[in-house]
Amino acid sequence: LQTRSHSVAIVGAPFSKGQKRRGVEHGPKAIRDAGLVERLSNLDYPVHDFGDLTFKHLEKDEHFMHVPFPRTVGRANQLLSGAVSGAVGAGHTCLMLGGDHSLAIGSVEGHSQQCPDLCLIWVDAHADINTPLTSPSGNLHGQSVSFLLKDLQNKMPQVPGFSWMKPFLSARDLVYIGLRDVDPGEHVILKTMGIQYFSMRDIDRMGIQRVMEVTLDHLLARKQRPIHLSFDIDAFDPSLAPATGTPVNGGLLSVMDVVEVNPTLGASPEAVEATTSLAVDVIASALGQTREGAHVAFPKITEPK
Ligand code: Z70
Ligand code: MN
Ligand code: MN
Ligand code: MN
Repeated sequence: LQTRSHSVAIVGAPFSKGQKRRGVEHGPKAIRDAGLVERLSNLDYPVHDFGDLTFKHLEKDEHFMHVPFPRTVGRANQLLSGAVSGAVGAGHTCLMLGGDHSLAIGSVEGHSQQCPDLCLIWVDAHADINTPLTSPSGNLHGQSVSFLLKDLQNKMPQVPGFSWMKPFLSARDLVYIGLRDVDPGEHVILKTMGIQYFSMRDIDRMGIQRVMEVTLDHLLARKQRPIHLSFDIDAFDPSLAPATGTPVNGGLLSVMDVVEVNPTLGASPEAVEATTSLAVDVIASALGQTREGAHVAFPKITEPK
């Protein structure tokens, strides 16, 4: 039997300016509409839905080099950081619903205010570790991790909108799972910094169970510490489904981001529904729902009268 020591706080972040396509700002509503709160309640979690943050688009926000909306993205992340810090500080496990993946900057930063020893598992088809100087697109959702890493700061320009934060994460505090589309500059960063990653090919070869064992060993062998799981829905492949179940069995999942769910991109209502219910499935399994059921307390087997 499991006892839940944590309640779950939901923080919605309807934001899309970390990339050029609109629609991903509808992610929080789409994931909620797919039955998120009911699923969490069925797992016996007390749920505190903090609602959605309200983000401003700043009018005077010129490109920085080829990076669009730097101040708007910086300000949004500052606001999100405070919300995540508040939720974790109040004792909740925090579930951040994006929005695009630039939001991980504020989510991880806010988490680190409460848990300076956190580690980060980044489940994504992409590494999102371009600097503004290596980025082919300029989009900040492909650069989030470069803002977090201490060891990369001599390669980072000062981007307007981000002076509120200082990088804090070490390369060894981060593991990637699911990579299959890495840019040349990102590959150099991963290799020179010695960052642990498992590509889709590694998962095919090793199996997801072994990948998770090595991941958790890499991050937690020296000491137990809180996990930040940043889950980009574009990582999705059935082989990754059980990946999220494991961290929680140790009871350490502290913050989870679910990002890049864009309900306007589905070819049909059914395609949108398939994606949003997948998002809810991933959240439920990260929070301990197992394939054999949760085996939650049930007073006794009903007997015939
Ligand atoms: C590329 C870049 C990206 C999606 C993240 C792509 C980044 N590496 N694309 N999520 N869908 O622009 O930096
Ligand atoms: Mn991403
Ligand atoms: Mn994050
Ligand atoms: Mn991605």
